[in-house]
Amino acid sequence: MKQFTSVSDVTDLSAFVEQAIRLKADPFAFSGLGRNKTLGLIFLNPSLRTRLSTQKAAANLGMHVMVMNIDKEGWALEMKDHAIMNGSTVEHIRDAAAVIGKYCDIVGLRSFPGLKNREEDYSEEILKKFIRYVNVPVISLESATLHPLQSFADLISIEENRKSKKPKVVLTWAPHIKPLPQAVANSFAEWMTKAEMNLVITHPKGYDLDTKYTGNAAVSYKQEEALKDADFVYVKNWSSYFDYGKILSAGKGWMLTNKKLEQTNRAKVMHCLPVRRGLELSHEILDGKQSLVLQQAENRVYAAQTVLKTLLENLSSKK
Ligand code: SN0
Repeated sequence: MKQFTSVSDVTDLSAFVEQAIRLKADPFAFSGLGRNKTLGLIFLNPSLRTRLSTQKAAANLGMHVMVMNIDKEGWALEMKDHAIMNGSTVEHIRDAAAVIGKYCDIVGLRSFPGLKNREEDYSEEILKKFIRYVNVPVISLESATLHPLQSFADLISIEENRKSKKPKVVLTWAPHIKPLPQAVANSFAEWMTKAEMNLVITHPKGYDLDTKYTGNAAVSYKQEEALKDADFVYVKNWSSYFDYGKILSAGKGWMLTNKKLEQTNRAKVMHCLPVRRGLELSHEILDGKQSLVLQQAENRVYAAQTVLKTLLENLSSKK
């Protein structure tokens, strides 16, 4: 593994999940592995779990960590090639990334989509430029189209709670007041497909995701039908992919409630957080016994630690 930007960077998914579960049981087993190695965490957007869990994961491995909220604390970055920088941008991404690569052995980057131009967002222009110029292994801390550390933690959480080999996992759209990225949903679909779960995606008409990520997953516009006999229900809002970045008028009545859960197989309920209580997901579910949200957040540490451990082992095998 040279980088971690999607599930395709993982060669053996079940071994990866097993490794994470082993690290959770013994977090300091490799506390010397990251000695004298520096992790840089670069944020172009806000973060709570990603920042803290990745920092903790690195500390568990004995790494040194530097964090920069480059959108707020850094120079305004220029992303376009050959730009004449006579406007508000101060530093080109190729210079900034190259410098960061001189200070760090591994770098994480968070770069949300602009949600204005689909082609631009889905080309992952920022992440790709960063990877090209930083010249050290890169971990995606959520890019324009994917959030692999979250999906990995989600898969670990499902592994810890599943009662059958191939549980029914329902990804359900939820209401929101702001246009949100498709990244968490795209990524979750990709990981569930690769892990061979029985995945059903349900959302109002107009919110179909790119089939590049959803593959052969069943899609239903009827939430109640989709929820039937579900073992896990993953709740997430996303803005429209086809009417790019828009909030459509459909979607009233899509918030998950205890009443709707009655049709499931006493499903565990998941959400990546942050969650808008009472809008995306009901208080009763979040505070109830079926919620897995804290376990998912806890598992972010071991997802990140497994990724960092693998990248560190590759670094030392190169020498
Ligand atoms: C991000 C998203 O991709 O949906 C990060 C999730 C891990 N979520 C938000 O930006 C939520 C913002 C809001 O106002 O609720």
